[in-house]
Amino acid sequence: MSIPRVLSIAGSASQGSAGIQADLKTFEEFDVYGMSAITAIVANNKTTDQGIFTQSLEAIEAQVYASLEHVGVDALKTGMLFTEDIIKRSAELIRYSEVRNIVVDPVMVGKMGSQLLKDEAIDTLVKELLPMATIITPNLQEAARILGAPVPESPEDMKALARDLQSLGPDYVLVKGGALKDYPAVDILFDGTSMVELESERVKTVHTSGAGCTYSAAIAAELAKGKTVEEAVRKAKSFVTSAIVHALSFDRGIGSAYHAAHRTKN
Ligand code: PXL
Repeated sequence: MSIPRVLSIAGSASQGSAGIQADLKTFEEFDVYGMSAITAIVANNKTTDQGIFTQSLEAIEAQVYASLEHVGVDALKTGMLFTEDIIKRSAELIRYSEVRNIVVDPVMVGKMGSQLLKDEAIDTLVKELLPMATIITPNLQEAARILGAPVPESPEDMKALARDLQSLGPDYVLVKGGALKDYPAVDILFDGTSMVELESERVKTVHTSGAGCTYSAAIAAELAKGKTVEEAVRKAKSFVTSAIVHALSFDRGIGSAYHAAHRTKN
């Protein structure tokens, strides 16, 4: 037998909540076959001087070919790509792979403040990767940074940015409003024609590390199963909302989205 296959090209978050770790936990919950190409290791800590270790282009490329050659890929997502060179090489590899379901999560800054994309790499992301995407999933800060626009303060602002982002080439744009003050957790999905507003309750918690990674991984998993983009986003939003409602705290600052919550708590 076989099951749908999903590759994540992203950073490793050693503390387990985000990045590749969040992606693989999510893929497991969706019963898709998860694979990874690690672009950088993020292991910020108080003891060692260095906390971010970029992987070589050769290492990244080898991981992608290993997934393509040994298993095959029905959908892929990109997360932390960090440098211009990694973005360019990832774009080449994705083009070569001929994978049709591509989720680009334009991660820039982690919940704990780690810089996950170099400032000068934003232009490359826009030129090389956004046009290839089936869907991009920026949060409010990322949407604003990509466009050089002010950070949205209302669903109407988010819709305006969704239009501008969609004109950069992705088929769909999902602007995530998790950080929108005074509103429920509203996300805007736009495909160039119809503007869909997805709303869920606002959960009072700081333990949301990995929520963005989890959301985009869940979308990729559903696309691998052949779902439409809107179906995939609705399912993924419900999944990530459970993961936030039942978020994990380890009593050491910002805790983690709980990937198994939809299964163990609902
Ligand atoms: O949540 C964004 C994110 C993505 N990828 C990696 C991370 C983080 C946050 O820390 O470490 C590798």
